[in-house]
Amino acid sequence: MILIGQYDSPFVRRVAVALREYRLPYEHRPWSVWAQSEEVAKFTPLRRVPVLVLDDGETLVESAAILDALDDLVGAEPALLETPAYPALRAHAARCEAMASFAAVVQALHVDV
Ligand SMILES: N[C@@H](CCC(=O)N[C@@H](CS)C(=O)NCC(=O)O)C(=O)O
Repeated sequence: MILIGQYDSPFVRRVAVALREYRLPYEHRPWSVWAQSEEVAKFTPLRRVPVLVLDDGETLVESAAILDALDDLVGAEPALLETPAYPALRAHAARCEAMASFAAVVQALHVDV
């Protein structure tokens, strides 16, 4: 597998953490979406990271979707969220994660909501 994106991105980091937790070997392409935009565009027209290229060449985008795919890949036992046995838990975790990401952005921008 190939993980595209720099570790200064929290979205790239969460995928890297999952790959390491699952002990899935991967190559890292620390491409900037700005400086290496054309390289990134070869894998996703969104020019956004993370991108995970699977061994069969399939290209995954969106960190939550990538984590879902990794959970499916490793199976229920080691999966961070025990899937597919607990779809409700998975949905709850996705909601918490979305709220946490939003809260982090609000905090970073110092705005009141
Ligand atoms: N919802 C996306 C967010 C990814 C994201 O915003 N990545 C940033 C880097 S931290 C990026 O590629 N920004 C460039 C752009 O959106 O044009 C995910 O979870 O993967």
